[in-house]
Amino acid sequence: MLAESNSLLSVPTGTLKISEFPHTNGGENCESIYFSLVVPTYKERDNIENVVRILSQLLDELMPGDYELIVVDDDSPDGTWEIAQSLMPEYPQMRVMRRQHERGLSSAVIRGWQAARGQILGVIDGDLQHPPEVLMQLLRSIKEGADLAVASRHIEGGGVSSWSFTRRLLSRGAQLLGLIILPRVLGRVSDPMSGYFMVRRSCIVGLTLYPVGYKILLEVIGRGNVDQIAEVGYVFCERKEGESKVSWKQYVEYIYHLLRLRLATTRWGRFSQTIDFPISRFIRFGLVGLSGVFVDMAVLYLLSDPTTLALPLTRSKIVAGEIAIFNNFLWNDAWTFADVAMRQQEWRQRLKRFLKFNMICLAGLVLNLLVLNLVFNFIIANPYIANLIAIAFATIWNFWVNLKLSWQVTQVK
Ligand SMILES: Nc1nc2c(ncn2[C@@H]2O[C@H](COP(=O)(O)OP(=O)(O)O)[C@@H](O)[C@H]2O)c(=O)[nH]1
Ligand SMILES: [Mg+2]
Repeated sequence: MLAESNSLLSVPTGTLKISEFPHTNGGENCESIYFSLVVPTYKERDNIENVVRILSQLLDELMPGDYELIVVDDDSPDGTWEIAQSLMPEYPQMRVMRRQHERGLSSAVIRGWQAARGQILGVIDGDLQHPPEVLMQLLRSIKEGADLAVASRHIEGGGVSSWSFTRRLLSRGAQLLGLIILPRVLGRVSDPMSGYFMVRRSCIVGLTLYPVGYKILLEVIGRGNVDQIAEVGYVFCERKEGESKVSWKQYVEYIYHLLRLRLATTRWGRFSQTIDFPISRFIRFGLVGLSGVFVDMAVLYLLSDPTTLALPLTRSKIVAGEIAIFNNFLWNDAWTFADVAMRQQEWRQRLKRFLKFNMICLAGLVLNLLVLNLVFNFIIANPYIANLIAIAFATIWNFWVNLKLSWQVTQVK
């Protein structure tokens, strides 16, 4: 028996990294199993019971006791998670996660995988548009050696039941755009937009995924170590209950995702992933720092210039520096570390982050002075070059220590 009570799974926090061992849930049994299938749901109250019943029957026959179904619901206002939870005694292989502080299909899938115990990690929609019986062929492909098995609408046996001309055109247009921006990722499968697939845990273990929107398969192929890919044709059925959550927003997110993956698959991006250094966050932090220089200069001018307030220089500088630090904090909280800040929105938490940021930046200033003196006196006797080196050190210090202390993106139990 996997689930002994009908308690909910705790939601993993921190970065979207798949570890070798799953995120544990208190004292729960954490033994590895063969297959974990995540079912992301949002407002699927009329589908959830059927989905769980059909998938459980099928998997009970294929691999009794060696699988788990993980329903990841984003706190659906129609109470999908509650219905799923009430089904737990009947379906002991099912686990349910209710996410209240995060939203979005792709991150829901990854949070599910983080809690999963399977060697094979899969995903299927919770609205029965993905025919469950295709699971058998997908699993067979994996058994035969594939690293990734994708259910595809664009190979033999595949199709879309009754999509309008416009929807077909949009779907193909999006694929074409993807092929232009990211040929090495989208060119590997006939249906890169598929949300129905399974992958070996070992191919994505240790990697931090950064999905946006709906297209998580792109992320798995783009960042994962996937060698052999198998495809199985399927017909995307019509929805019978509930409605699609796709809107224009997903198209915008898709383009943003393509561009981000494109950057990540450059040599720099791969390097950043290998050393696990968040380069794009660092660039944002640097830009915010630059904005702080302008704020500092402007306030210093306003306070100390003889034509304005003409206050003493040191006092003016202290005020200007503090205002610049406040400026930087606001931008970093709203942009550089927005994902972390979103989960800790209380005023007390914000104030704590601000105080830590302040202290770390002041320590950075001391470091700046120290390095400047060291470099100037012992290495290069040019004050500007020495100052540049000192600024670089202080920036890296500020970034790294704030990353670890102010906006903790590390896994928190
Ligand atoms: N957890 C979670 N599930 C979602 C979200 N958006 C959609 N889903 C689920 O993802 C699956 C596919 O979504 P759907 O709107 O049907 O997309 P479509 O089939 O492409 O029209 C369904 O099971 C949805 O309930 C979300 O933001 N969070
Ligand atoms: Mg659907």
